[in-house]
Amino acid sequence: MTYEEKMKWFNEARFGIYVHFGLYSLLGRGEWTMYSERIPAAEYAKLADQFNPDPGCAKEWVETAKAAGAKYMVLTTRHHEGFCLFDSKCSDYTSVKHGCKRDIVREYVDAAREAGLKVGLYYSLLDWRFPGYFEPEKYPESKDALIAQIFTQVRELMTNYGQIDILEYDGGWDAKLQLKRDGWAKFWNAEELNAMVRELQPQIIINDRSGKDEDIETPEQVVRAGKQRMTESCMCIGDSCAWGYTRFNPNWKSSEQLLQHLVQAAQLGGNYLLNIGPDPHGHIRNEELERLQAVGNWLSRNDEAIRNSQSCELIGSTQPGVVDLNLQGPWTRKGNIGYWCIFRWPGNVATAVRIATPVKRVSMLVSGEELPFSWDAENGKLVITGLPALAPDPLATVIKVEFEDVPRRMEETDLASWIGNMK
Ligand code: FHN
Repeated sequence: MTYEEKMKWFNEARFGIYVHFGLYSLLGRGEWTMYSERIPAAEYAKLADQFNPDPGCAKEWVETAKAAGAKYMVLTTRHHEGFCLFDSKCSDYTSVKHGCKRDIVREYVDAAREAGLKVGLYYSLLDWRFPGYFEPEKYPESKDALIAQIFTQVRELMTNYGQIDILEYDGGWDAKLQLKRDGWAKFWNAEELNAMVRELQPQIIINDRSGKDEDIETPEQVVRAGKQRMTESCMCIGDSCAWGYTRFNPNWKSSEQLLQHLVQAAQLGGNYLLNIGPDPHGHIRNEELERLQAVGNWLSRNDEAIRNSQSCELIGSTQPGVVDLNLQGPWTRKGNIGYWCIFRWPGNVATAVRIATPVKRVSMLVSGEELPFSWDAENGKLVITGLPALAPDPLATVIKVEFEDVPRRMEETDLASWIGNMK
């Protein structure tokens, strides 16, 4: 299977939902609580018997993801705290042996598959319960036990749940932050680990966080283009350091902001993985639900602009390092068609600049209504007229522009040429 074949569904999907759920969800102070409050492992482990999410919670996550227009999901099967949401022969510290005594990974995988969503599993390499992670030289046996646990558990995840579409490692960095990426890969024996994964799941997509590059780059809290490979930008809906349920979460992004990130990811030819942190009972809080529903409603009208889109070099909005902004919003593309996703409605006339490719037809994506336009081959200006004064879609209105060829950005050899003659 070539890289392109393997990445086909991922490339079409553009949008996924991440779920952070574990013992930390009971505390409501984010998934790093055990470490940031230095709670001793035995004390923290008492939470395991209180872990009792409501039956059907995994279905609720899946239904929400589906309604949001996501095409795949990724669940934290075991975060840095070490508590597994699956059955493991090398650890009793699991949701199967404690509290609810249920295999949450199984419930999630079954529900996602039944809903037609691709199935992703997150697995943290580091486990805070092992002194050998923090001080490998001082506690070599503990480090060996940690590596053995990883191999057993990753094998279990790759064997017991049918086809797994994407494996997202995390926690690959060394505790003292002294190593480079190849040092992490050596620490985790990632070469061998990933070879095992590929043997068990030949079609799987693996992320870059074991220290080995593998299939996708996964920047956090920013939307960025991949340097070598496809990119999946992952992000929280609320505060940046609160992936797991955080009761007091003051900085919710608006639906508009989330949608802008999604469109920007699509313009760059990558995916957007948006996180939810269910509450102690496994339910999704209203702040997250409302925003996901708004994104889903928008996607149900404008799906064509996002799904299976290709990267587009026409001027986008607010890309870091780009001086040239298109303040109205970014463009996505499919072949010769550009989709201008307008977040800041300009009124009756919309002007896009630096368009080098001749324009054939312009219309509203949702209604199909044709729009009058002019395109100037010399200065690359596209002026669309006949627009309503108010934005037809309060989130973002998409204008479909059919070009004669793949739309290209016009080079500006003289940055001042547009000014004309000054008196
Ligand atoms: O430390 C984690 C964090 O808790 C969260 O899981 C995110 C999700 O990508 N990853 C980490 C740091 O890179």
